[in-house]
Amino acid sequence: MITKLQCADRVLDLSRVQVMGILNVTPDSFSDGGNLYQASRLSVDKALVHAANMVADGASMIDVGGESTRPGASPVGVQEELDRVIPVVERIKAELDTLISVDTSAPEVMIESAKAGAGLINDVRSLARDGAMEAAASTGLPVCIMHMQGATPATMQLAPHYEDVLAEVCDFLAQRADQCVAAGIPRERIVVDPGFGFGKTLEHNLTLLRRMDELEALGMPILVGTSRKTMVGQALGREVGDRLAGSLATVALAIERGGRIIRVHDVAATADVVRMTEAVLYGAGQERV
Ligand code: 7PJ
Repeated sequence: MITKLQCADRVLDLSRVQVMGILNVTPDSFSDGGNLYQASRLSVDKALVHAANMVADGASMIDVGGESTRPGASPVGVQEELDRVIPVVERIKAELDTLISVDTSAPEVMIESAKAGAGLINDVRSLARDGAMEAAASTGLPVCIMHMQGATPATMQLAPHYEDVLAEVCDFLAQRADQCVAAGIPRERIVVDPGFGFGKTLEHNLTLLRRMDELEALGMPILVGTSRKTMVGQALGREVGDRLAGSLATVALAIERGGRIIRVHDVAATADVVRMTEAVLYGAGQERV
């Protein structure tokens, strides 16, 4: 597996586990009070402060997302997504020394984000939207492709079913990666993600994590996103604001099973778990090969 991910003008060192801080720029997360999100100075300022705090806490990249992908969420229009995401990407690029990832499925947002300084495209729909794969390829940026059962977040949780969740997730990611390569995205620029919570029951999610080492056979870096998710809530009977400890447990287990990029809300606590887990697995200060 590659240990250096070339992200435009930056290189991400995947010989160490890296923390990706989540920056939601949706109305519910960064509104100025009203229902409609406006890319006002104030909200971009708030987003920048949050990003800066996550970088200071140990995030090596910031994942900017302007679309809510919660189960049942309705899709956002492209212009609205651009209005939410691009000013924030530009501002982070101008003011912080960090890698910017953009959580989007829209080809226009991929292209404009790349122009604004993003270094990674993170698509929960695995570049399945019309034109998305071509758009992603045209940017030259690495992509994270994620498994989701069911075509959209609106319907994914209706009746998730698998014969063998690991085999199916693995096959999907392998096929999707091949399609990316055929579309001109080099394999060395593909990151894979099992998609915790996307069209999966609690038991599916737990099995995926338990057996996540099987995804290492794909030979591509693995990104893991379990932070504050329903799977933690269901396993513990905890509301979303009370899932930190449960989320951290999944981080340690995911690292032990090959996770290389950990996508989280709680960066400081996660960074400690990452360092502690790596110390146990590889020795203090040791590089993993
Ligand atoms: C994920 C994501 C994930 C990747 C979201 C949430 C839902 N991108 N975007 N992996 N989840 N790659 O954070 O709860 O698991 S949005």
